[in-house]
Amino acid sequence: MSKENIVSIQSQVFDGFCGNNIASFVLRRRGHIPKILNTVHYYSKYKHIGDETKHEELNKILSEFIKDNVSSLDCNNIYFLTGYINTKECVEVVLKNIITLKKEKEKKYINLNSAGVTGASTAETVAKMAATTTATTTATTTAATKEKDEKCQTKEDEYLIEDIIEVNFFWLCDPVMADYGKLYVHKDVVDVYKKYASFADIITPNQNELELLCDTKINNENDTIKGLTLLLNSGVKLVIVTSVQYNFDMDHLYLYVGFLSKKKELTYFKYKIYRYDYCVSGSGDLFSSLLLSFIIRGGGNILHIISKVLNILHCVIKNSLNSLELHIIENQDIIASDGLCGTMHKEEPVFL
Ligand code: PXL
Repeated sequence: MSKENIVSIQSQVFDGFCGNNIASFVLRRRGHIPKILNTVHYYSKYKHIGDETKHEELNKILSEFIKDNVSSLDCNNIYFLTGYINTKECVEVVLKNIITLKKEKEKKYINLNSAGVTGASTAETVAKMAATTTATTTATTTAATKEKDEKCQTKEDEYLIEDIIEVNFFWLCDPVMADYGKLYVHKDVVDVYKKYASFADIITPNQNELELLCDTKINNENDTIKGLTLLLNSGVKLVIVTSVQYNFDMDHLYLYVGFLSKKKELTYFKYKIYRYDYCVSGSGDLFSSLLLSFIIRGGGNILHIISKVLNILHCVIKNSLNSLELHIIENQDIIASDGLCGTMHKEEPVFL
C-alpha cells in the first residue's frame, strides 16, 4: 500500500483544544502521520491574540507539496482536511492549491483512460474518478427509499463510502466560519467558500455554516434538506451537517447526511442526538478528524462510519461537561477506539 498523505490545514492555539491541536492529536493517536499546516497561531480559541500565517507562506508550502505529488500516476492516498482559516486571501490560496492538484489528478486519469492504459488499480481509479466527477449532474432527487421498519438496519455493504467518493484522493472541507450564531472569521471568507465549496468531496458545515453557504435560514427539516441538496447539486459528493437545533426540540441536536447513492439517487439520513447543555467549540474539529480517520482506515458503510464517529464524540463531550475545553487527552483511549462505545447513534431515513 502506498504511503498515506494527510494534510491538515487548520488553526493552532497556544492554550487549549481546537483546530490542529485536536486534529494532530486525534490523527496521531489513531496511528496516522499527518502533515500539519497551521493557518493561525493564537493564544486560544477564546482570545484570537497572535498572528496569522501569511498567504504567501501557505502558498509556498502547499505548492511545493503539489509539485512533489502531481506527477505520480497514482492518487497517492492524498487527503486534505481543511478547517479554520481566518482571511479571504488565505482561504483562496489553500482552496486553489487543493483544487489545482485535484484537477491535475483528474486530467491525468482521463488522459490515461483515453490512451487505453490499463492495469487493474489504475483503470479502476480512472473509472471511479470519472464517475464521481459527473455523477451529481445526472442525479434525480428521491427520498431514501427504505421501509420504516428497516430503518437503523442498513447493511454493511450498502452506501459504501468507496461508491460515494474517490477514497484514494479526497478533500474534506470543514468550512469553519461560525457557531452559536457568531462569525469567527473575516466576513469575506464566506464568499470564497461559496465560490469553491463545490470542489470539496466531503463538506461538514454546522447549522450556521450551512445557512451562510446557502443564504438561507434553517427553521425546519425542509430548510436543512434544501441546503444539503443545493450543495450536492453543486458537485459535493458527501454533505454532513454536523449539528442542527430546532426551536421545537431543544433537547436534541440532529446530524444530517446527504449523498448520491450507487443507484444515482440523492439519499438523506439523519441522526437524533441527545443535546448536552455544553457550548464549547472544538467538537466540529474532533468530528472531522475522526471522520477522516474512519474513512481512510476502515471504509465501509458511511452511515456506520458516522454512527461510530458520533459515539466517540458524544462520549468525549459527556466526559468534558463543566469544562471550557474538550478533554481530548483524558479521553484518548475512547478517541483511539473503534467507536462501538457509549450510546449507539443510529440513522433514520429522511422521507421527503
Ligand atoms: O473549533 C473551531 C475553531 C478553530 N480554531 C479557532 C477557533 C475556533 C472556534 O472558535 O477560534 C482558532
